[in-house]
Amino acid sequence: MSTRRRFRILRRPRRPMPLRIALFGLVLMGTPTVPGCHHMLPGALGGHAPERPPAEAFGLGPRSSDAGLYRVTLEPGSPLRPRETRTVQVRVRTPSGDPVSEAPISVDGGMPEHGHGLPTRPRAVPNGAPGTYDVQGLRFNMGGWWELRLVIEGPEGTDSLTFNLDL
Ligand SMILES: [Cu+2]
Repeated sequence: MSTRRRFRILRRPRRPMPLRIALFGLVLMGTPTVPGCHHMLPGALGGHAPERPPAEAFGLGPRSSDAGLYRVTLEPGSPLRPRETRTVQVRVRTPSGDPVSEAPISVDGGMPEHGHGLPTRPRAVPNGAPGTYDVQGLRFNMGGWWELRLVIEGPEGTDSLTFNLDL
């Protein structure tokens, strides 16, 4: 190999620095920041993330429904954990403490910060005890802030409430 040829190899042009930084940035932008979250909306990466409620808004209850028609408690039996499909008991009472039995209850939920819903379609069915229901097939497929929303169509009227859960 001649000296001249070796010189040319050593001087092989590199990409200019600003271009390399830009390419690295593109790679970063294409990488989801939340591992395991496959349902993120594009907006979730922007600056308008929903604000996490204060600590007292979290927990299993008892919580009052939005219009105050019902008092509702989640009774999972053991702590809720990510990636477990569970049946969770729900207790529904009137504000004066009477059990609300046989009311149709619909279940919905999701992760406000990620813009996705529940991975399953849980069903609430009366479990035989007064004012007590089983929410079947409830699953939280990752850790973080989850909302669990119930709509109760009881004799007092239709009312909804949201549980905030930190898993
Ligand atoms: Cu998520």
